Amino acid sequence: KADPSVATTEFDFKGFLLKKAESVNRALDLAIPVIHPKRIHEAMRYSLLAGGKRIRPVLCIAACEIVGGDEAQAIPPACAVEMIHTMSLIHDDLPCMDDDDLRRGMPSCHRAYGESVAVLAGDALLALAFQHLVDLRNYPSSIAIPPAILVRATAELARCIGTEGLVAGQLLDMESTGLEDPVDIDRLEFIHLHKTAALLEASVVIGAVVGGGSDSEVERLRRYARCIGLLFQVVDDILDVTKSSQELGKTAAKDLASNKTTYPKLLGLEKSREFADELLRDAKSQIEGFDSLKAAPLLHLANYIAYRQN
Ligand code: GRG
Repeated sequence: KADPSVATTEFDFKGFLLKKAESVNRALDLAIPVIHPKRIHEAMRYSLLAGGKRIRPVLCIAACEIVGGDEAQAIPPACAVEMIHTMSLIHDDLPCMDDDDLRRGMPSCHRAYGESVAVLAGDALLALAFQHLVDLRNYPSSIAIPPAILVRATAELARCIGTEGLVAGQLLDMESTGLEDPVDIDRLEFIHLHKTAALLEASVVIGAVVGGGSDSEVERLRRYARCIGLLFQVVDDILDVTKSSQELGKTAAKDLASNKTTYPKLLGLEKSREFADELLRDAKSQIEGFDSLKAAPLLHLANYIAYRQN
């Protein structure tokens, strides 16, 4: 369904998204020169620069700006979260995980470069993400982030990747696949909060932390991010049901065939939509106290996640 508030507002969200994604893409391109050993750097670039909506880095920049920081400060952490996201996709596609041949409309990394290079490309992106977050020598000297802030951001990023985040979500998701009975709602929520929401949360929190946000601002933004993280998955599940079977991509078709539990399967379509509306409302309520001009990007990002069609 169309978002009624978007047409009437003056904020040029599409322009904002394009401009921020361009800044991120430029920085990501510079982050990985094709040096020796070339094959690994090529594989890293292949996956990282293959497109993608850049939702996490844009959230990171928007969170930095809402608390009064500027884009330049947020570029290193924005690159870091996109590197983590990309490495998780590379590993997720591997034959031992989801075994997907396609990613972002192209052959997945292991299909293009072989399994061992794909594992290493993921590992190298994970390491490079942390290097980017803390080693600012390749960025303009005007970006000076106090070491204590960098330590806080590093801890936040590390936490969202391991057994309190992506790894836990992935494990439970794998263990839940192919079961005869659907998993219950608590387990489904656990999977999504860890597998998807955790990195969205870290993206927003790290952006706000490097932008100099106060503790209460950071915590409000954390709650905003958790809501849109869960919303992202609820909407994904709804789209799987509402898209015609012709439109269904291979992954979605595979998910349906594999008996994957979704919100519409557990709650029905109507209740799933109500849940999505509730999450969107909750997310927006967290950013109500911020200056409305500065809050526009995060408000529109929440709408974008809620009303997207793919
Ligand atoms: C991070 C050490 C480490 C291990 C990873 C494989 C794994 C453990 C986790 C899987 C995480 C995963 C694949 C989550 C799905 C997240 C998700 C919603 C992906 C789709 O995001 P979009 O739509 O994709 O933003 P684009 O391509 O637009 O960036």
